[in-house]
Amino acid sequence: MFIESFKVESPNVKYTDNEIQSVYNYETTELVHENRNGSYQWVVKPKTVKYEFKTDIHVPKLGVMLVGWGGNNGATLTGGVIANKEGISWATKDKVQQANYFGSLTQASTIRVGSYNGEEIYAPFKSLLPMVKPEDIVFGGWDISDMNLADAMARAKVFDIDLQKQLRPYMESMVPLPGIYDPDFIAANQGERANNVIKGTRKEQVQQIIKDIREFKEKNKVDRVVVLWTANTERYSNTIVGLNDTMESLLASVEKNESEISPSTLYAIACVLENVPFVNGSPQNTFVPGLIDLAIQRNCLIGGDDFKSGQTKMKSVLVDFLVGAGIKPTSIVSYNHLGNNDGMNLSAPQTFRSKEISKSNVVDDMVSSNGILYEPGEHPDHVVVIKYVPYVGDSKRAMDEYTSEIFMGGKSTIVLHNTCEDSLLAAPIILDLVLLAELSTRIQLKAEGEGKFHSFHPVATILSYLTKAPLVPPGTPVVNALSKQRAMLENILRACIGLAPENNMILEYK
Ligand code: NAI
Ligand code: DG6
Repeated sequence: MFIESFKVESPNVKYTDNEIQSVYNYETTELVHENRNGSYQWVVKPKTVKYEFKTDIHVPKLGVMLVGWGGNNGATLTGGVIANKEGISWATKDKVQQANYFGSLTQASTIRVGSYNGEEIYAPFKSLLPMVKPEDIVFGGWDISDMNLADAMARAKVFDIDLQKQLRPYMESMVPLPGIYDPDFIAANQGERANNVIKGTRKEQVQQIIKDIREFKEKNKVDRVVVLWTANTERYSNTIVGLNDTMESLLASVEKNESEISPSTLYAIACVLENVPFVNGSPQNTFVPGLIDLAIQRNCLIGGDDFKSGQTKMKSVLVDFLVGAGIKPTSIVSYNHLGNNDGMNLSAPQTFRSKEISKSNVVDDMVSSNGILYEPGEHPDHVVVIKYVPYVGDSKRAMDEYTSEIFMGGKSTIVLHNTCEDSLLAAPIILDLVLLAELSTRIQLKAEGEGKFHSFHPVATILSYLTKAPLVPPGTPVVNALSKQRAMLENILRACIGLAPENNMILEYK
């Protein structure tokens, strides 16, 4: 059964005019490796840590500035939100289609809140805590191409034509701000597009981005801004001691106009200096150590990397299932071909390499979780191929072959073939990223013994469900398994309203 909303009544939860306060017992374990009677033993000690959470319930008027606004993802997200806001429907060859948010965790998924008369009761994910409504977001951003969003939507060839016609009047006047362009970081084939660029040194470019954010805030009267990179995949930048390894070296390198500081890092620096959350939806190493250092020093949210939209999402479900079932994946081969501008940019070896790295490391945690199947350091063969095939446009083909060893030396091969518009997968993920990034800045917590409330660590692991290569603070485990990522996010939000983690035990019926 589905309910629209609910309220928690508990001695551990208090709703005030400004915030939701909760007290939460975090059940965890402490591990020790001790010498007992002459031999080392692992000892697991269950422990409970009392946490307090408080969530500001004032939902701000949110501005979202996309870097790469005029790209396929940017135009698809903007048009999709307008279509929802305006209640647009359009004729397809099958039916009259209504706008929706399918594919968005926050807008189209549910959480279990309990059972009632023998039935499981579900409520919208977004009913957990007060969140910004997508229709209230003001969109803006930058692009190195000056094409307005209506033409960009037509160039993307993602939406049905009847929908495009209805959206055009809303999008024609939306024109991206000039962007920071450095041809050294993206494929040479993007040069033709770059007719809308910020001139000047790197320092001047950072200053311009800061000015743009301030003007956007002022003009649109928004309380908060989140910036998200959905621009072209860049090549990796070299991380070099003295250049970008610390906050000081990075800022000094901007002053010196060092060429190895990438455009994406420059946008991110501007955002962190302005205390504006910055999320990276592409695979490159925007977050060089100096930038992570800067974000930590300034306590400004950063999150990434690389939207986890299709093939990798399947991978982080399937390999988790296989390894969790005691089956040993030994070879994973993933082919993609696509014909959009992203595919064209990725046809250059350096940008492809960024994507290859991001797509290849996504099963590491699952493999290392099972020492019965894998020797230390052993990995399945894992190959990623991406080819540019213009004819298929945004409709990406993803083909995967998983070979595993099963009982008594048997082999099992699973083959998947997915055809899907890439931007229709990415757009709802972008929405979730900005909504959750904003929400997480309104949550404060403290563990028992900690004197003061503090925000989450500025490196936002809470967003990892949505990214292929979750950025984590130094020394923190990376979790790629999709179900664990979702449980982490949902359970943290449940803790904020004093609900226990979803444990699926259903003991009341046992
Ligand atoms: P796109 O190529 O259509 O759009 C990128 C836009 O960024 C273009 O309009 C381009 O002019 C602009 N741009 C390039 N450099 C810029 C800069 N320095 N500043 C401002 N604008 C700049 O690509 P699409 O399909 O929208 O994808 C965007 C990014 O998202 C790509 O890096 C892609 O790899 C990544 N991504 C996409 C996924 C998907 O499912 N669509 C999933 C995972 C990642
Ligand atoms: C080809 O792989 C293009 C890429 O930008 C992907 O579309 C994107 O990284 C999505 O990847 P995945 O593995 O989540 O489907």
